[in-house]
Amino acid sequence: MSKNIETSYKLAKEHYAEFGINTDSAIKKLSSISVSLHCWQGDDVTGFESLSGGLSGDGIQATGNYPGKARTPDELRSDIDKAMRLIPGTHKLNLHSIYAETGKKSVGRNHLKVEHFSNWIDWAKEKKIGMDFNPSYFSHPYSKDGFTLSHIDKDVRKFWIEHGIACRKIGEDFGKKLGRTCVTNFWIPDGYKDIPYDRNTPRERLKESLDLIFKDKINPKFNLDAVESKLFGIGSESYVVGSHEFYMGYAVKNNKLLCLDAGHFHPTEGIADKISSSLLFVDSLLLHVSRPVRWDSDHVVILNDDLLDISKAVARGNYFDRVHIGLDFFDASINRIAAWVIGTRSMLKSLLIALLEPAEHLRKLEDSGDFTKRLALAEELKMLPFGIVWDYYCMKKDVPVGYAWMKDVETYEKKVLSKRG
Ligand code: RNT
Ligand code: ZN
Repeated sequence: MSKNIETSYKLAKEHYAEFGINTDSAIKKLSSISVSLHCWQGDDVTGFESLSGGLSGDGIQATGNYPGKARTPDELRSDIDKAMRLIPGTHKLNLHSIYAETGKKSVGRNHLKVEHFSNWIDWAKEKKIGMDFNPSYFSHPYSKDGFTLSHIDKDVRKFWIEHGIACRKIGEDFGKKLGRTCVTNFWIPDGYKDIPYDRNTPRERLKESLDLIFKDKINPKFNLDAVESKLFGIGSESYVVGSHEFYMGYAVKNNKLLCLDAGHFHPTEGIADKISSSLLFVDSLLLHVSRPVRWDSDHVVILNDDLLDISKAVARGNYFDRVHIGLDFFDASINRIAAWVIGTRSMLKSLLIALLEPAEHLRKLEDSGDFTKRLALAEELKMLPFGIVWDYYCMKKDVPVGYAWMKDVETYEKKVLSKRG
């Protein structure tokens, strides 16, 4: 098998070379890219607050009831481990504050500290990976009525402001302890189901709350703040306080990262073309790569045109230092480890395909106005043997080649997942 792959790769390499593409360089580049794996695919965004007697509310939800979801932090870590061993390259873990481990004691979200994540930090250290972080503005009694940082009640706002401050500090500590910058992303569900009269005051309150959260400067080497907009959600169909314009403006004015979630715009609106525009006005972006199906459904990412367009936008602009790629999907209807593997491998495949473009050639055709050849070449490129380059990359990275990874997941399901109640 490995001999076949070597042989095929040699031929593929020659084939690409005819187009002026160096497959070895593309692989090298791909190997340097870290994708942030979201922990919440492993337990349907449940978190572990209930283990310490904490209360839960709503604001976010996965659909499906595939058996074997992680019930404890150890189970979740073991599942992520499994997934990471089937994904080529070195990646990051993206944690939400509801994944804190506070023992038997319930700790308010506004009092969370880095010590509540020490197991996660040790785990990440052992794996030599970085971590990203998120305050959790959902699944809580104080978010039950759909408002958090823009809540009309000052005390509720105060609680959530304190939560944001606590989380940024935790992000800073992640950065210090792991030696990799942590991106702390703020998403809030605030909005109205039905048409509001007043669309401005909640936004004024949100701005004020964010200003308070971000008041203290944090060294960007350790922590970067990102803000995530949304067009609508379940229960906030008519009005979302943190709209795109709100956060685009906020990020530009306050030097924050803008987070673009692929499912947070109109159903046919992609995020790929927002990348080059927004990067003229913000330093960096965070991507929440997801797959909306008719709405913000958070389906597992697959290798479709939307995904390819995102990767091409990043690769063509050579924005790898300015775009943090995170995943955001939670499908509870299929094996959750397979979901991570499928989504992350698809993300990486799309990046590889984007890195295998004959950049100079395409640019020359375009700049000289030869749109016939531009179109012809673009179509031919779709038939190049990127699958062979991908297989070779997986082999070199010591992860299963092709569909073989599914066997590992099956074994794990039999041995581990099926034993969970
Ligand atoms: C929700 C946002 C948000 C969450 C995660 C869990 O619509 O996309 O990013 O999915 O924070
Ligand atoms: Zn998101």
